[in-house]
Amino acid sequence: MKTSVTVLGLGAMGTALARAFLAAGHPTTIWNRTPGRSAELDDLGARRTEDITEAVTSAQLVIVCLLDYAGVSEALHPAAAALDGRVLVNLTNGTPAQARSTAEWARQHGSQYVDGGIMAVPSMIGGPAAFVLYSGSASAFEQHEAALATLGRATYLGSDPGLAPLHDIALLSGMYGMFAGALQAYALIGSEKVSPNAFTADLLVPWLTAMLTSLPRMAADLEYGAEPGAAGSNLAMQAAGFVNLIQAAEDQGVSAALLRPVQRLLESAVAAGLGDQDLSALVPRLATEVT
Ligand code: FVH
Repeated sequence: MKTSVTVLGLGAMGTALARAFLAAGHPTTIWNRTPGRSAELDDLGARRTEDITEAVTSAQLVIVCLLDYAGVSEALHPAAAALDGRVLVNLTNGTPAQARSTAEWARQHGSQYVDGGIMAVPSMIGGPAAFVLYSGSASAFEQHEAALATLGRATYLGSDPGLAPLHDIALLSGMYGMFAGALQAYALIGSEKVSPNAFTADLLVPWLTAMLTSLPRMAADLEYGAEPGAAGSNLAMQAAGFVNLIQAAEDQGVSAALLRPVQRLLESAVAAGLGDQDLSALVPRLATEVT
């Protein structure tokens, strides 16, 4: 008998989660604030309720995936008493502090709490590339690991519920940095009517792929200490070159707003005498720099 599951929230992601549980044969109860959303789940065998307390009491494993933690708080408060003895897995995107205070609230209502960060878009859920980060109650995670693995590779990071969102936000920060760079690149080539398709396939993807290979070296520098200049791209050289990124954008009629914080970070590091160091030397400065 498969674990029965409740999914609270039928947005794009909650619908994909419910769909994956149903496909794997889990008896699945669904609830959404706006009634009737994702009607296709009814045909797939979901049990729908408009009463959140009934939804929570329908399964041992309660998954919540709403837009934000304010929504989680608003939705779950009326059903707080029903959480007693259940496992609450919160896959809503949020901060470590939000996860920790929600875990404490859940604990006060007798629930074992696991926070999670979904590293996938809805179409990837249940597929080989999806992974989900979890932290919080170890016993709850172990008890439901098999069911959670239905959604994607389940990675447990520790008993502190803030760890999963910390890693999630770190990974999203890396992703948005990459996308911000790509947006700037497209705006720049667009100023000369260069084909985005050819630019992407022939140049941008190979370039970013090659640059990704420098990350393990950067990580090793951060972990074990860096030998200045070993990467062959010192900060003084990068700061000098970065002036051209700003100037070229302005010359082409493209905003340099996305680039300027990076330029300020580079220049302040050089001014602080770190010109012979590599990019990893910028990381400790992010703890104090306000750009
Ligand atoms: N979709 C994605 O690509 C990303 C992938 C990584 C993880 N994120 C996070 O997943 C959370 C849910 O995202 P989503 O894509 O399902 O979002 P929407 O399609 O916009 O659906 C939002 C649902 O939240 C419900 N909701 C909002 N506020 C409340 C509230 N105060 N009380 C109860 N429910 C609320 C909303 O209900 P309704 O508008 O239909 O009534 C939807 O069910 C999110 O944290 C992503 O960052 C997704």
